[in-house]
Parts: sequence; structure tokens; C-alpha cells
Amino acid sequence: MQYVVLTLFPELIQAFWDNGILRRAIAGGAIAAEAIAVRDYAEGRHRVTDDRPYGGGCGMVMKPEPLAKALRVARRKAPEAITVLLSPQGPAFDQAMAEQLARRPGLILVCGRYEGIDERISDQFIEMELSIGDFVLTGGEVAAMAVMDAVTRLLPGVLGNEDSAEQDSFRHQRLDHAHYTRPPLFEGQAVPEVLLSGHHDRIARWRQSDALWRTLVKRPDLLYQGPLSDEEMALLGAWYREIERIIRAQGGGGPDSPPGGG
Ligand code: 9D3
Repeated sequence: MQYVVLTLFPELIQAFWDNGILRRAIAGGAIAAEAIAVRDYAEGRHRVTDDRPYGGGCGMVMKPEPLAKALRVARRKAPEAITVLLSPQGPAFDQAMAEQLARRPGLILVCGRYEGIDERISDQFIEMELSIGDFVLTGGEVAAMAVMDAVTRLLPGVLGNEDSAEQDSFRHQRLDHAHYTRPPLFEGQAVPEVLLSGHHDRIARWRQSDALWRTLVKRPDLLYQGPLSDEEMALLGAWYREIERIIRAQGGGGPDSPPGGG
């Protein structure tokens, strides 16, 4: 995977590549990464990259000429890559999109600053736009880093454990179960006993149950998005019957009976 990032803040992107999994992925040859400083392609002593918007209004717009020059350099370096603009107007980046992008040979990631880039650059060069969610950033760099982070960990050989990325993709419509490590008692809080039992099948069942419970409570929307497995149906059914028993033990007539038992 080849990343080329166009940015006014190459040091920001370089710091991201210089640490953690990304650094290892570069050292191991799974990815190649290069930042292009758009300012290097701007003219004049001050190398101005922005200008006032035609039609007036507040804020500045990234000038087209430096971006066009930088993009032509990027395409020469990564001729197979798709050109992506990080933009609040794009569709929201998700795990399915990360999986699709991970199958491509390269990504040219264009980071806007100010109010955005001149529309003629979008028309001429941009093949795809991506947002990372409905909140306002100051530019595309943090979004580009999020995309590269999510894509890189899916590439073959990047996570030491070959199947951990794949495990995620099977489970990505469920939240993870809780995690614990030593000590067994921390500030009065014990680790669930089953995890210390060594019964691997009971542990697997506890984890599936915990993951489903957390999904139900924190992200019920995920349970509407795909089918529940037979095991999940059984777990949900057991909780449902338990909740019914608790309500009946209160003297209530069930979920539709009036508050306070009538
Ligand atoms: C007048 C409206 N502008 C400011 C509120 C629009 C605007 C322009 C540029 C808002 C944000 C930005 C900079 N953001 C990005 O470049 C960006 C982004 C984001 O802000 N949120 C989520 N994903 C992304 S991807 C790129």
C-alpha cells in the first residue's frame, strides 16, 4: 500500500508515520508513505496557498495552482492510487470502506485547510470524498490519519496476529466484550470468576454474552443491522425471560401494565 498525503502540515503526518503500528508497517514494507507539502508548490516569496472566496464571505479557499502541481507529482509517484479528498461533505468513513480501501494499491489523500479547496481541483482530480463523521475539524489531516490507521491495520502482515483484523471484520457489528488483566483484585473490584477458571468454552460463552449485552445496552442500533446468530437469539431470549420474571415478581402485569403495578 502506497500513501501520498498532500498537506500544509507535513510534520503532523510524518509524526503519525514515525510511531506505533504505522512505523512498523513502513519498516516491514507493508506500506510506503510520503507527505507532499503543498506550500512547496506555491509561487512567490511568501508561497501563498490560500485566497479570498469569489462572491465574498468569510474564510479563505485553497488556491488551485499549488494543489494541481502537487497532485501531478503525487500521481507520478503513485500512478495506481485513487485520489481521495478528506471533506466534511463526503460519505462517512466506516469499517466496510476501510476494507475496500485496503484492497487498493495506493491512496493519494488530499487534506484541505481553511474553508476548503477550489472546486475546479475537485472536478479535475478528486475521485472520492470521505468524512470521518459529523463534527467540525480544522482540516483534513486528522481525518487522513484516521483513514490510514484503519486501513493499515487490515493489510496482510501488519498485525502480528494474522487473524486479529479478520476477527474484527466478522464481529464489527458487535461491541467487544470487557477485558481484564492482572491483578485479580484491583481497588476492591474483582475480575469475573469465569475468566480465572481456565474453562475455555465457558470463557468463550461469557465473552459472547458480555459482547451482546454491551451491544444491546450501548449500541442497540447495531442489532437491527444484521441477523442475530442462533446463540445470540438464545442469549437474548434468556435475558428476555429473566426480565419478565423480575417484572412479574414486582406484582406487575408485564411491560404494558401501568406504572406502580396499577
Ligand atoms: C462554513 C462551514 N465551514 C466551517 C464550519 C465548513 C468547514 C470547512 C472545512 C468545516 C470543516 C472544515 C475542515 N474539515 C475537514 O477538512 C474535514 C472533516 C471534518 O471537519 N469533519 C469530519 N470529517 C472531515 S474530513 C475533512
